[in-house]
Amino acid sequence: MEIGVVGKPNVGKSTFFSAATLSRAEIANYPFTTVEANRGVAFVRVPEPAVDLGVEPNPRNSVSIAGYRFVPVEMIDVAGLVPKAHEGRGLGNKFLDDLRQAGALIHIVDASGATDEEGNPLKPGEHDPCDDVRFLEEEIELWFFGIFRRNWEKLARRVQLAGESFERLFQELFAGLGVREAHVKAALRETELDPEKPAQWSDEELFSFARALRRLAKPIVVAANKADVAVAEENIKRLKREFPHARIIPTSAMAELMLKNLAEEGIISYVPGEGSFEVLKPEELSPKQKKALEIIKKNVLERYGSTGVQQAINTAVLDVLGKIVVFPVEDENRYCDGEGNVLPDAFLLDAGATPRDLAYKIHTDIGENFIAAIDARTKRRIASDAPLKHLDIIKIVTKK
Ligand SMILES: Nc1nc2c(ncn2[C@@H]2O[C@H](COP(=O)(O)OP(=O)(O)OP(=O)(O)O)[C@@H](O)[C@H]2O)c(=O)[nH]1
Ligand SMILES: [Mg+2]
Repeated sequence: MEIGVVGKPNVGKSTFFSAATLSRAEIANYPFTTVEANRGVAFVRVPEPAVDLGVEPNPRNSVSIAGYRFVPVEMIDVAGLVPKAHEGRGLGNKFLDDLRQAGALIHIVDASGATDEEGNPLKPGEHDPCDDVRFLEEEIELWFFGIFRRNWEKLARRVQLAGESFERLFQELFAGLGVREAHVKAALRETELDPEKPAQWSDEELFSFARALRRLAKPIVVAANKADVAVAEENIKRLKREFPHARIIPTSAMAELMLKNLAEEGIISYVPGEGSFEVLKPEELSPKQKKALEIIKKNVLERYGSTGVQQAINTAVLDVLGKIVVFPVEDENRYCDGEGNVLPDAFLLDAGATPRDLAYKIHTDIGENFIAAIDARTKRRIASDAPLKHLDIIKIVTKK
């Protein structure tokens, strides 16, 4: 499962991606800077469980900073999407293909309104970012629709003549788009279309189905980016009014990237997601950097509480996808693995995942030899098929 960073050209996708993954994607103020998708590892931020337990963690697959655990999640930064991309305009098809495995999308919108619909620079405030929100959803829905329609005859034949189950077959044919059977069932319920007679669906009905499925299979968090620019504040209010059900998070990817870079150099201390930073070596800051930090503090951190980048990732993974974080350990008394590493790993699991699912996630062998699970906090056994809870610490008991 990946988080896809999407949007029209020149809105800050690569800046957001670089800040989130600390890798160096190419950034420039013109459209189509990114052609090949960038892949990297971003992090979800959760409270560090070692704090309450009074132990010192030795993370292996994750990072522990200042009382938070940063849990890895794959992220992909794709080429900008322009109107009619689903017909192949711009880098359309390629962009869309790169998104197949994304479980959720972070839609980067230029909330400063300083780019037209193709990503060409304008003066701040000249473009309405509300248009961008509508256009991106529609492009993805039209892309879905096109793929379904091309396969519809085959699907209808197999359902209506060979008697195959619509839900199963649909899921199988479009698994490559990240569509799951549960999504198909939910989209059928929502649209009230007849899964036994797909040949009779009109194009309009198929489009409404594609739209319902897009909402379920590619849910979107809107990052209202360039929030550091003055006119963005008014636009963000409008975005929230216009789309009351959308998840809209003000972000300044540029601010996050600068703070993380300076923190990496040891010039400031900054924990991703926090609303403040501390300057450690003021003598190493240029006058320009000092000015930029002042603007970040005043226009971003004090106005919005944080740069929003961490919040957008957390919202996508924990709220929208409903993932939970679970910590497997081998020794439930010392909370460590076989080598004495305390709380070494943190895994992202689907909501409803059971101890048995966790066992398989650690290793197939552990899954196959699963006997029982122990909640390390209470030292009690828990049912192998009961859903795990967010931030559980679990020992899996296996037969030797
Ligand atoms: N003021 C401001 N500028 C930003 C912010 N994020 C990105 N930018 C600027 O926006 C321009 C485009 O940034 P990129 O990250 O290359 O945008 P992109 O969406 O990846 O662009 P393409 O790859 O061409 O589609 C650059 O000049 C960035 O410095 C932000 O939070 N605030
Ligand atoms: Mg880019």
